[in-house]
Amino acid sequence: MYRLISATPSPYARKVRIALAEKGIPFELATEVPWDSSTATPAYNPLEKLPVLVLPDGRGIYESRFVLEWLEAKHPDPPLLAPAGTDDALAARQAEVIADGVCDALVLLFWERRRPEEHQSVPWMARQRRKVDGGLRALSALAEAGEGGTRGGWLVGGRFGLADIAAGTVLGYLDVRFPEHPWRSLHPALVRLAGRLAERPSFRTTMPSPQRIADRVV
Ligand SMILES: N[C@@H](CCC(=O)N[C@@H](CS)C(=O)NCC(=O)O)C(=O)O
Repeated sequence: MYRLISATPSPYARKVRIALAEKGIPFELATEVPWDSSTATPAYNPLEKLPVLVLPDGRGIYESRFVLEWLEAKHPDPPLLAPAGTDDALAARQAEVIADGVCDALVLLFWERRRPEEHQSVPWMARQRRKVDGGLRALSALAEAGEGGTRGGWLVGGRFGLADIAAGTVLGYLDVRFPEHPWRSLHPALVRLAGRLAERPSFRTTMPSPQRIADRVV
């Protein structure tokens, strides 16, 4: 059986948990705090980041995009990465790049905010906020386009898939770590997407929650 090293707020780990659930793949969930020295993550990933999918033979697969690719290659049914042909598969991956980039900027902001206020860099934080805002605008435009015609409200190819997973996990992460962010009032199409996603057990059973970080990180 697979083991997934995961953290409760992590949007990257949540993508993998959702993909495993959608594909009906059984796995053992190992919840850790990746920022604490107690984590097993460095034993598998030299970059010291989770999620890590630990295979039955003990090897670790890491980097959420690559884990999803790996799962898709080994467990192609139902397909999540290649919704309907090359163009849609590429569009879905592009959406994932945007979603991951928004999360990367949010993580940087999260840590910057934990520094003493006099050490926080205002221009650095403004730069990250631009990425968050730009990325959300791009995802919102995709969501709006997905509401047209027969596309059923899904971001790419008229059916649920990778792009929706990636976008949905951004929104969950915002709610956990940046509850003050006004994404709901700015992007009604993303609110509607979040509503559709909330109907799926894979999303409902992986709702993110905060973790207490014990180690000093910054
Ligand atoms: N690009 C990576 C990002 C993973 C990532 O940043 N994970 C965080 C948890 S949300 C982590 O483990 N951070 C620990 C660290 O950077 O030292 C992926 O998609 O897997």
